[in-house]
Amino acid sequence: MERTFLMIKPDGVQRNLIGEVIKRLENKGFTLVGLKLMSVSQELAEKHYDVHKERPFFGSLVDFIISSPVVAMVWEGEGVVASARKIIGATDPLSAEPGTIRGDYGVSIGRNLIHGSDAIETAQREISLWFKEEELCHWQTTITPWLYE
Ligand code: IDP
Repeated sequence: MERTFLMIKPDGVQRNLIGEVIKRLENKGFTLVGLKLMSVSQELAEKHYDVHKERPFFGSLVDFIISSPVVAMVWEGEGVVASARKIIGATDPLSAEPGTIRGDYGVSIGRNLIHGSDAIETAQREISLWFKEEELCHWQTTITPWLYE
């Protein structure tokens, strides 16, 4: 089953949006298989955003991610990578559609509340960066037959 990595960034945690984010993914029908509130080390933040290391905002982005706790999550379900990106919305909250998390709760690109893996390969890399295998639960919800044909 497909998996994705989501992280509620420090602003999402500070603004009491943990429950709201989890609710949206649960309501859609995805299954939570990993969850932890954590303070992020500089090394982990830099590795996570490695692809952006030459960008001008890299330093401030890393400083922001390590500034306050985040919620790291792994979600599972058919098509979860692309679907979670839709639920999250566009990178710039002012361009994100109403009804998306960023569209409903954000106003600036440097405070866009949540990260979601952008592709299946990225998700695999990010899940192994943030979680040990034993931190993930292998389980199936009893409503699975009511979610999938
Ligand atoms: P994504 O989070 O929607 O996948 P990316 O382009 O991968 O977007 O950028 C990673 C993160 O870097 C964004 O979520 C945002 O927090 C930050 N970021 C991207 N572009 C800018 C910018 O122009 N200024 C400040 N921060 C930015």
